[in-house]
Amino acid sequence: MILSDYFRSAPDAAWQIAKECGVAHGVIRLPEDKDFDITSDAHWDAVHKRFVDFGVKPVIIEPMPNELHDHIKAGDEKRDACIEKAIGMLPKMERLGISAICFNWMAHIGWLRTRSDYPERGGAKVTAFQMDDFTPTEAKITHAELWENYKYFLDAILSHAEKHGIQLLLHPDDPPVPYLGDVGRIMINNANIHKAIFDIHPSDSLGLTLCQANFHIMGEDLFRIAREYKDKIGFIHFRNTTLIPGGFRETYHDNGDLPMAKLMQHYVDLGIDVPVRVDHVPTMANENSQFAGYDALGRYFAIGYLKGILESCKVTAD
Ligand SMILES: [Mn+2]
Repeated sequence: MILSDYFRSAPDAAWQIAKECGVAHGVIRLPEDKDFDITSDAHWDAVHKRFVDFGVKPVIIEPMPNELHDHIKAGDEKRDACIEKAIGMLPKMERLGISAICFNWMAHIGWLRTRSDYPERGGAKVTAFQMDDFTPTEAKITHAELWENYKYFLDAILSHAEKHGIQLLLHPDDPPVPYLGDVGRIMINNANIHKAIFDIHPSDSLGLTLCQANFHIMGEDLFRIAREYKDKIGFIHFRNTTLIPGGFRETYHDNGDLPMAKLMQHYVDLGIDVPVRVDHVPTMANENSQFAGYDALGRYFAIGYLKGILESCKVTAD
């Protein structure tokens, strides 16, 4: 396994924390300001150099930049121009040795929680989702439109991804619910995700981001899921959760429903050897939350916990 962490585009405390914890591989978010031109080799080089100079090698882009991806998923009039730009990312990634993009198929509403102060162990706070607390928006998209837009995107990009040796790694919907108001969601159960990865447009460049907790929330058995997707898993979100009435909440990595050490051993036994990063941590004592789910102290704990498990699996956490 390749120990990695999530890095926002500009240096911040999380960069330093990851480095202090011994993380040398980066899952990086591209800049989203007007100064960054995604079509410019020089701009990509500058982003890459900033990480390399810091001591982190970028290995995965996460997420697909929303300014492109939102139009692609919604299938609106800007879609084709955005797909062109997404295809243009691939040779740049190849040149810099960044071999995968983690993308999702949540249109209009992305990662969503209904509160960020749910009590966790010892008074820590975590994010939670409960459908009863969700307030619908005006946005609208059907399941049929989502499937159609998904196929359109894969048909356009995958031959290019194959040519450049880049993996597109699908992340399940979070929360995995069929509707948020009138916004449909499709990557919400194993049948749909299987179809999305194996059937719509089969390709060696299409794989899965195994965000463990989403499969747990769907009611799936992670041990079975890992076997089913063993050759498709290109990235692991090491995440725990627990179910609550009408939804779920995040937990400390050692305090949710999933047997984290056993799962990691299972992946290693299956020969899965990919970047892994921790996901969604609690906000801890005296912490002024900057970005619920991604605060600093919980991250120290989670990365340390993951490193211990990797060591116990006798795999290299480098
Ligand atoms: Mn995830």
